[in-house]
Amino acid sequence: MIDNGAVRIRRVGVAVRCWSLLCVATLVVTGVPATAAERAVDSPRTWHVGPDRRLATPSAAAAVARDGDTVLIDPGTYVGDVATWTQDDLTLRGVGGRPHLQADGSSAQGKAIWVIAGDRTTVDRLEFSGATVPDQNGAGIRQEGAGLTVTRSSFHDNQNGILTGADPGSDIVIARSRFFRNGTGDGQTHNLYIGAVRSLTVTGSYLWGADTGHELKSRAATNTITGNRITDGDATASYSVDLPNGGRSPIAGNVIIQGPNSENSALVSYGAEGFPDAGSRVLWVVNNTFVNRRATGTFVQLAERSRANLRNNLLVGPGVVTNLGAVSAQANRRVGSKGFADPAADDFSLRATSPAIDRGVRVPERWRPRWEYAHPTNRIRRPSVGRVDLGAYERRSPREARFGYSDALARACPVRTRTRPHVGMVHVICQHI
Ligand SMILES: [Ca+2]
Ligand SMILES: [Ca+2]
Repeated sequence: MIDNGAVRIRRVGVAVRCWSLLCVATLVVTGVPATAAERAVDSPRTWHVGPDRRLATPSAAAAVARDGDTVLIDPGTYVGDVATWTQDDLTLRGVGGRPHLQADGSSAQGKAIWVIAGDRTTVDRLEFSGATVPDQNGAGIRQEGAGLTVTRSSFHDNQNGILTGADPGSDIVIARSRFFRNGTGDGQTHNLYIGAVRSLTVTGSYLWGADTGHELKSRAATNTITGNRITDGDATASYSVDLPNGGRSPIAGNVIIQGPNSENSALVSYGAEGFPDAGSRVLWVVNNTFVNRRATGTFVQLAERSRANLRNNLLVGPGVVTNLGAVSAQANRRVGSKGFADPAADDFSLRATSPAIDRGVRVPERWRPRWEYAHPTNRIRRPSVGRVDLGAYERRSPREARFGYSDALARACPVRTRTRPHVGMVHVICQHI
């Protein structure tokens, strides 16, 4: 108690209320700089978790970690180990592989494999499966704090993959992750279910096979969904993307596939439960490749008063583009499957013969897709090759497709740089041309 008070006094460097003579004495002593040992106590620490470590399970680390700490988890399957993380600014990471947290009937607080109550948490390279609880809302992660970043992680066969509460100060970022076979079959549980937070960003991720619920559902005020593959497969999933309260949202550069068994004919649903305010009615659907493998379909289902802008999308299969008449739509084109690299394998990058090449219109920069999805669970920067192509992929020259740089860059590289070592990214690239 006194030590904690002393640390606080030293930090602020001014007199504070003291409770006793002992406290006064401590104040005098702590007027000098902290010792190395004291600083070490305050510094973020790194904890190692693994079957052969002192901390054998993630829940053991949750009991000792403090704000700002990093927890590194060895590969392996952690069966029935669940945890509540209350600390802020944690980094929770799998190292040397992707550790698998398997619920096996257990849950933290009857909610999830991990309940994350702290703010600004990072989760990297972890696998969560099998979360089931009596109220049917069991999640791989139940997010209750403000701010969560999830990368390179996998959520499958849970009642919900990730489930978050409502928090207007919370930003949720999901990158390079996969969600599949989540949902209980009741339509109320989903691969990914984000509550009314400030923002959701999903990129470079693969979402598929939700059981009756939605592949992605979000009530965020802003939803940036770009460079993902979202597909029902053979599952009964309802919506591919469900934004029931709208939200200022770019949906850009995604491959979105409705399967033959989808229970609902819409792929994107926007504003179905009403808009909280005027700013939440703005939707841009740009450079997506939509595929409908169901007998009927509505590619973008819009609530009345939506301010929707549809640009440069490719539409494959039967169905109507949208249910609303008053929509700003340009350069959305219906095509067959011949112009794509391997539609049967869900690869909708463009062949040289595609009618989508260089047929797009300009879109304000803030709504353009910055990323293309790269299977599995990765993303690459969408290049600029002539006029913009339609759909989720920009056609590259054979050189770009093979080596990842453009003909224009090859021409720009002086011959001498190709054989001489140089420092700098352009020269490094030029050496390999
Ligand atoms: Ca559907
Ligand atoms: Ca082009």
